[in-house]
Amino acid sequence: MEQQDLKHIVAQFDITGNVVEVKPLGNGLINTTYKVCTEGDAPDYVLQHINNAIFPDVEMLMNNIVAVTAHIRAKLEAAATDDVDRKVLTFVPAKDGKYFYLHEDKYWRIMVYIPDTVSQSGVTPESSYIVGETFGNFQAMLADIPVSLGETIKDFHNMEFRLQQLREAVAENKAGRLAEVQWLVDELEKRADEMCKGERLHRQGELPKRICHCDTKVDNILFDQAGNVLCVIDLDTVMPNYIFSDFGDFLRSAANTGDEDDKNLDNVNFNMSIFKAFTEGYLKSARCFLTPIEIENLPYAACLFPYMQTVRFLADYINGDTYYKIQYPEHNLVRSKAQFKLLQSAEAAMPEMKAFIAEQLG
Ligand code: GN1
Ligand code: MG
Repeated sequence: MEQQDLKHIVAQFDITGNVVEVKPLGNGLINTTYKVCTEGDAPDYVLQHINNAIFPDVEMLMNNIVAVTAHIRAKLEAAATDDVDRKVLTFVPAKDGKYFYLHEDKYWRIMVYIPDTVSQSGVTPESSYIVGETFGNFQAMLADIPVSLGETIKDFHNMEFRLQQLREAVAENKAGRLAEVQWLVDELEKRADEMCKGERLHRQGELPKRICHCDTKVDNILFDQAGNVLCVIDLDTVMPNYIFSDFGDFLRSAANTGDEDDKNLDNVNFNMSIFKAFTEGYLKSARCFLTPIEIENLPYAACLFPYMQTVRFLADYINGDTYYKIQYPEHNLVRSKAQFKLLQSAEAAMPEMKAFIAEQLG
């Protein structure tokens, strides 16, 4: 997009400072993000084009985000936390008071850029412990939010729904890619029943939904130079869900010894020392509100997310790449295989995960 257009959009928001430049930022698979650089001491900003095809109700989405950030801010302030502006995102309204601006069919929003942060693509056991504790706190802080949040993507982490999407993709075979991936479809189908356990427990009234982040991959966390978590970003998917979402999705990225889209499957393994450190931190802050069923199923959650992501990437590959941004034609297949390898490695680690949790509960 042209500088002039980007600057025109930025000018619709209630920001301070003179804009010098608007340049691409980050590597999200869904939204498109820019950094807005301003002159002198004024804060810089982050401008985002919200992917409206994926998030159909932008008004609901921004209501969720504004409610969540205001609630977290109030909690941090009440606890006299220092540097609150670095620990929660600050969105800036447009001149009409709305937290988004519609420009030629596209939805835009702006938040304050938090300087001097590090985003770690890999984490250490030490930082994972802190992240675990932070997510436990994140869920605890949002437990008493006074408004009910909408589901910004319906059935986002509903495993039955994701399998149904895969089955539809398989039935239609739109891109003619099925034959090549049939083996992987079969592997996923073998595990389908077991992986839908969360939905069954919920229907039986045994598994609650709580406010979760629902995209807790390491890329979505800002750290300070010392490895402390500052805040969680990418709040589009904050919604009611099983706590498995945040627990399992973090491990999916952090406990992967390789990349999400690693071409060399030998690089991809489930890292138990990250699992242990993260789980210890998470249990420390979340144990007070978790039910025995939630705790018992944490190892299931560690498998569920590589499984779900394999299902999602593979369905997108079979459909001809209509959802995730890709860098090359086989990208979604490479991603699917890497996530499946991670799943296999996590499955092998299940007994060790269970033993570790039992030990923690002592
Ligand atoms: C997407 O936008 P990004 O890259 O943070 C996706 C997540 C996936 C993730 C896989 C709305 O997140 O669910 O786990 O890619 N977000 C949406 O990397 O589908
Ligand atoms: Mg992201």
